[in-house]
Amino acid sequence: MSKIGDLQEVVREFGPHLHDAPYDGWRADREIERMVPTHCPYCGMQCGLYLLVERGRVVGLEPRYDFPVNEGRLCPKGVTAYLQVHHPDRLLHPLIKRDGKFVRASWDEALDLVVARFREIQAKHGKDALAVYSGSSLTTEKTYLMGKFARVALGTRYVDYNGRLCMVSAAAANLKAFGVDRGSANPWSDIPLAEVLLIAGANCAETFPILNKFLWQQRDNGGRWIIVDPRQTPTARQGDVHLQLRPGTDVALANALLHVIVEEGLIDHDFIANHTVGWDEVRSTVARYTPQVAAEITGVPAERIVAAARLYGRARTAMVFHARGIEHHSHGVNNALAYINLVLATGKIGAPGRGYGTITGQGNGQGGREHGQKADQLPGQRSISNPEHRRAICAVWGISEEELPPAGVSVVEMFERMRRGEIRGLLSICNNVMVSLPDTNTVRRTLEELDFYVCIDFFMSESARYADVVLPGTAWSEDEGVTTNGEGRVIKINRANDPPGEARHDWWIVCEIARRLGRGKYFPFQSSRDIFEEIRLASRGGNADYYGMTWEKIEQNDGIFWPCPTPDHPGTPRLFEDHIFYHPDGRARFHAVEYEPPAETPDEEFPLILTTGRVVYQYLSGNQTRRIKFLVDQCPEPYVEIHPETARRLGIQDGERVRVRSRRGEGIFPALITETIRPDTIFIPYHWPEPQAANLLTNPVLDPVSKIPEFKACAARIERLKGGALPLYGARRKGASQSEA
Ligand SMILES: Nc1nc2c(c(=O)[nH]1)N[C@H]1C(S)=C(S)[C@@H](COP(=O)(O)OP(=O)(O)OC[C@H]3O[C@@H](n4cnc5c(=O)[nH]c(N)nc54)[C@H](O)[C@@H]3O)O[C@H]1N2
Ligand SMILES: Nc1nc2c(c(=O)[nH]1)N[C@H]1C(S)=C(S)[C@@H](COP(=O)(O)OP(=O)(O)OC[C@H]3O[C@@H](n4cnc5c(=O)[nH]c(N)nc54)[C@H](O)[C@@H]3O)O[C@H]1N2
Ligand code: SF4
Ligand SMILES: [Mo]
Repeated sequence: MSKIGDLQEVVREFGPHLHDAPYDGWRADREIERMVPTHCPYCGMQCGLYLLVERGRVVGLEPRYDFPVNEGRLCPKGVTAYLQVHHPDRLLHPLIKRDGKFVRASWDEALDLVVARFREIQAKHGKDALAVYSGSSLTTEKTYLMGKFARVALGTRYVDYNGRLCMVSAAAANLKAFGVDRGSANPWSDIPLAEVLLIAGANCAETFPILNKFLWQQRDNGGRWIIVDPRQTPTARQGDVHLQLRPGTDVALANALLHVIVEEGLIDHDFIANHTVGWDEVRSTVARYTPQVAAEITGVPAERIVAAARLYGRARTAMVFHARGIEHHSHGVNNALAYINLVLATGKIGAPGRGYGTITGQGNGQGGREHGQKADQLPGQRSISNPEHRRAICAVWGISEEELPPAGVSVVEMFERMRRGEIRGLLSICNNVMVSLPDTNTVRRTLEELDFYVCIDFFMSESARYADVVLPGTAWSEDEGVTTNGEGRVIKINRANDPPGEARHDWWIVCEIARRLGRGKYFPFQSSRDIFEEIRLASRGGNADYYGMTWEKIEQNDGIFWPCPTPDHPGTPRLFEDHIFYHPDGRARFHAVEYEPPAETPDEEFPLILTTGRVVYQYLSGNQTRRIKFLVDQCPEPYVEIHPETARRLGIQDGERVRVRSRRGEGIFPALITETIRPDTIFIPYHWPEPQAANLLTNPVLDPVSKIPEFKACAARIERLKGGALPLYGARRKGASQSEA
């Protein structure tokens, strides 16, 4: 029997089932006993909200008008987020797989089994035969714990986290250019101060809906937008200049923008001379990227490139933002560096309205990449390969330096090592690899072959179905802790309700495994706050310095921007306001980058470029949002966006189901015929599992520096189904309804 057992049985028991808010309008007899201030569990905006608690249960929410990021606004995911809390699919007790079936187990039974199997694997194959894979929807306390747990409790070098699939290309570029990785150099409240915004590869209206508040304020002030995206996203539609480039060609485009800026004498010589290193090489590189050369590569008309360059170059204030559209590439780091060159050459960084940032995706995507759950990182954004950094953290942890393992490898490389049998066991928390890793067919085989796989989640995920043990953790409303939003603002998550059934706090589960492994003295934490106190010490003196923060100070100030090195320090909303960067000489670095095509480009067999991404109504692997009826009604299944010209050529009707195939797999999707996409490109949102997982098709090739997979460009083809498929309007994006799962 395959390791997953009877899939239908798992679905019957654990869903996804649809859950809806029983609509009762306004109930006079409602007794809201508490309104708990906290934040949305989803994206990196981390909008403020109150959870409404009635008789110990979370029965609704209200947006917080007093939180400066959202000021009373929430998007469709945010307003329905509370429906996760008492969802009928919540995991209520530990599960152990016996003969392909999950059976209920006690905590003692489950944890003892985990510890016995971990010990057995390490005794036979060495410490590094176990891996930990974590995530950034966790509070910072938990992300810190996962890095420490891997190194100190298991003694393995193999730990990584799902930000590896997200913004690590930007993180690597930030480190190279600025010597520090804070997604946004400026607070978002600077956006309305910018005359021009250049937004590349970010579908803000759908993926950071509340950011629109700032975008429209900027617009009301007379601001202009330049949008770089192969699709006419809702934001592109509202913009002033849309550079609708071929996926994977951002380096050519950004180099050409800088080319024009140089030609027109719009660079900032003083800034370059006083605050940067490496301009000459960049100048001679971009000299070759004329608008005509770039037009050829990108498919964007040369005049538009010139117009955009003038708009950005002539503006007194301007900000550049990007997201996964430029980062999910085998040249993702170079893409980000090319935009950073533009920012540095014009000196548009640091001051109010002169800024730069990647828009971090996950709720705690920023905090999750600061305190050591990354393969090569120690707390405070220190490097595990730096002897001084190792010494500092070993002193806090009370271990000897020889005990601290060396750097590990990225998650995709960990999976390769699992496939080769070098890694035999996996503990995963807060991720769903069967939906989110590239090349699902290979991921599935890898999970099936693992000797031992433990998952901690609060819903049964498509990946957890392959686990030997599933441990029920708690949802975000059930624990306290901090997250750091996309601006670098550390905020406080509060507890509204008790965990359901026998579910336990993630940190308790992890500490308990450590204790049973005989490493309890390194994990004496009785609460999330105890962990936060250790983070203060461990981050002290690092780039991401939290030492001067307390939970109370964070709440009193609507969050605190790091670094905050001392108790009387107010935090640092503008990271580079004084134009001092984090390299030893205080200067930022230019990097000359050349255009290289994506690893896979269209050919006769696979003539289209497939790019993947998101829709407003679903979140990441969908394990949380595919259970909420309102969201599923709005967007029940994935689809493939096809330009009318391409559809005509292939004889495809709107809504018809078609097969999309790549070198790695295939899936059947309804066609959404739309003029908003380039004729050479197709788009599939990725929030669903097999058989409609976009990642059945994607290319697992990695950026050589950041090790991010190329989710945004692979070669694909579309085939009509034999016998002609009927249009299925139920699958359309909006206004559709579907029967219960
Ligand atoms: N509703 C919703 N919101 C979310 C999430 C979610 O799942 N759902 N996830 C959160 C997370 S973790 C993240 S990382 C963010 C992601 O936020 P975004 O990065 O905005 O989302 P994506 O849809 O992945 O990609 C953005 C855009 O990149 C474009 N693109 C594709 N290829 C290229 C290219 O080569 N160059 C350029 N310039 N653009 C390209 C796509 O057309 C798409 O419009 O969203 C966060 N917010
Ligand atoms: N093709 C394609 N693939 C992509 C992308 C793309 O654009 N295209 N985007 C990539 C990006 S940017 C990202 S960020 C990844 C995300 O990929 P994943 O991280 O794998 O997806 P999530 O849905 O966030 O998985 C989180 C899981 O943890 C659970 N969870 C949430 N909060 C908690 C918690 O506090 N504790 C515990 N124990 N569990 C929790 C949820 O129920 C869910 O099962 O996907 C990547 N994959
Ligand atoms: S914008 Fe992001 S944080 Fe705000 S409500 Fe929507 S999903 Fe939640
Ligand atoms: Mo992400």
